[in-house]
Amino acid sequence: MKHLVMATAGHIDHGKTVLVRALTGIDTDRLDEEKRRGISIVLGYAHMDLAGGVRLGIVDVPGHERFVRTMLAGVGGVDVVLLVIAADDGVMPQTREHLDIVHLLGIHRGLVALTKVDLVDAETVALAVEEIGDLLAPTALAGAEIVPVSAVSGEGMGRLRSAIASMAAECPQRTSDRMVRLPLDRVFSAEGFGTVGTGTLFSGQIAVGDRLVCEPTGIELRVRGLQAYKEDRQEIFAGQRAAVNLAGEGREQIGPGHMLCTPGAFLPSAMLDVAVFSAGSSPRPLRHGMPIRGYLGTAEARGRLALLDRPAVPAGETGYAQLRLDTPMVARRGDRMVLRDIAGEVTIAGCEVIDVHPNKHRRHRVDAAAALATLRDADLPDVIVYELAKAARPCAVEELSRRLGEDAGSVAAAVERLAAADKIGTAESQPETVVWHLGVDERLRQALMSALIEHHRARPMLAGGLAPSELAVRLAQTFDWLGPVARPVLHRLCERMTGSGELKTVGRTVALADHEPTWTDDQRAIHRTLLDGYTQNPFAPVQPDALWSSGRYSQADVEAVNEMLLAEGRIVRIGELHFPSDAIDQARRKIEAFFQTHETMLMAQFRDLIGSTRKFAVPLMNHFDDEQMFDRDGEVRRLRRR
Ligand SMILES: Nc1nc2c(ncn2[C@@H]2O[C@H](COP(=O)(O)OP(=O)(O)OP(=O)(O)O)[C@@H](O)[C@H]2O)c(=O)[nH]1
Ligand SMILES: [Mg+2]
Repeated sequence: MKHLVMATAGHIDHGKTVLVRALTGIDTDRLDEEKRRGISIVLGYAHMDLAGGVRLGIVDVPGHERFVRTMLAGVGGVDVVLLVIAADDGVMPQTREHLDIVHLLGIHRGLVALTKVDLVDAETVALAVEEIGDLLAPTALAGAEIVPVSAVSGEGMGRLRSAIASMAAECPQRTSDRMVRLPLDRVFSAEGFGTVGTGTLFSGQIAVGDRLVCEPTGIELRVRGLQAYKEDRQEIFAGQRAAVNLAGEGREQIGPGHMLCTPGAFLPSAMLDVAVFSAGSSPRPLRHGMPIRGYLGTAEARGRLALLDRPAVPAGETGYAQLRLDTPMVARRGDRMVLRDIAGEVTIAGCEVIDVHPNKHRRHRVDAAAALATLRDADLPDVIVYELAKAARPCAVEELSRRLGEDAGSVAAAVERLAAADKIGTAESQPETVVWHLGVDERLRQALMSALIEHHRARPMLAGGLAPSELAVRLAQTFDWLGPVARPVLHRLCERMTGSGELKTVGRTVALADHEPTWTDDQRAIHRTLLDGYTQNPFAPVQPDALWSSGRYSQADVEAVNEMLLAEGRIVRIGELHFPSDAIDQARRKIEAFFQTHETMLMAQFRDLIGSTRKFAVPLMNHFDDEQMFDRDGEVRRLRRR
């Protein structure tokens, strides 16, 4: 069975509710107040089955000018619209405003019912048909069929039914991914039944037992029961009117205007980049910075309109803008919104959402507007590249799909194609795959080159460059995202740059490919002298300060060479002193041998064992103390058994 939803539209008292009742037998004015005042106040719901297996849900909206907000909530996400105009009254203010809204929401399938023809003569009907044709011409409903009817005499009702049926037959069932968005237009609690929310299911499908998150509250709830058109269901599909019975902590906090969503699928956003269409009937042009109210689905938020490409958008024209709202909304690319003035009295514009998580734009960003114009028609891979460019850092694929509000499977597939074509960077990382824009590689590459140039300049004698872990620490000062998860990005880049001949591997480090260590004659001499000093007497080695205090060599040169020996691992620093690296192992072996024949050891014994002085014996012993080699009792040490 095909499921479609139709909303009524039109000025107060033009006969919408009576017409819906004539079509369906259902009276949608249920409230006492509605009955008493003879007007609709809240949304009404009805349905009818059409030939060819179509079930048409109907949302009957109020026409009163004070209830345009309610009308907006009812008309969001419907497939077709039934514009109702009374023949005896003609086109009235809310006829125009509702038509504007339908147009701005991009609903282009609809019919006009010219009601109450029993009250007027044929000539008036003919004139009205002509007038309405002109009214529709510049709108999304241009050329829509106009059917004269009377709910009182029954005249034209047969033609209206078949017009609805053929419109429904042409209208495709909406295709949908699995990601649920159900904007709630009504929430009530029924005795012994818990909380029930109703709405038109924008996308996805809901089954009994599913978990849904209510945005923007973030409250997670369980679906206890489902109804469509007053019948119990196990499942509800996109395009159906649904009543969802919700269980769970915090359910009393949900209300109309909230959206039920697949948990984890969307990231609500208070800033949206949009194409904005100034309403044809708007009394004033849209201006940069003007306060507005934005409507998406059943949600409403106050905010400001930041125009990107022009200071003002005159009535009937299009521009690009950033909406900054005071409440986050669950939007998706392609969503249509309506903007009203800040008082919520005049409909001023429509929007098409292009970027759900934009960066904040400064004023007059013509380039940002141009990018949006391209993005508007882009397919998913291009959208992904744009999103990654904006992020300017590696993203987990799951986070990417959340930001885009796109199905994770489709995003993963597109990411794979992009990676295969070398259009984005990608790496398996724990716990998930990360992807990034090639611009990230480029910025990282430049920073990496600078770091190595700097390193080689500071240590020209060293053949080696920086170890990957050292590089990561240095670059993380500029790229704050370069934590453990993003390490593979750097790793991949080093591999690529080594492959392309920009870098070379030296020991455990990477260095600039053309780096050659350079030495002065003095430095060579220092190197020889220092090494000799260290190796000749490993337990009482000559210290570097002896070289410069002799005045023969400069302190800077001596220190540089000594640093290099340290960096190469040929010597170690213990306290203030330097020892050749193998002095430690030699000393350890001597101690172990000593304990073959002794129970305890004193500092003096150690000093004699290594044939040194206290100056060297004490820091060496302290080194072994730190390694917890001994059990100590004051000055007496025993070898600790392990
Ligand atoms: N003569 C005549 N009266 C009609 C016809 N359709 C509706 N009416 C009358 O017009 C009045 C308003 O009808 P509703 O259906 O309540 O109008 P509505 O468009 O739903 O009004 P709101 O929901 O308040 O915007 C009622 O008194 C109806 O009886 C018709 O075809 N012929
Ligand atoms: Mg009504």
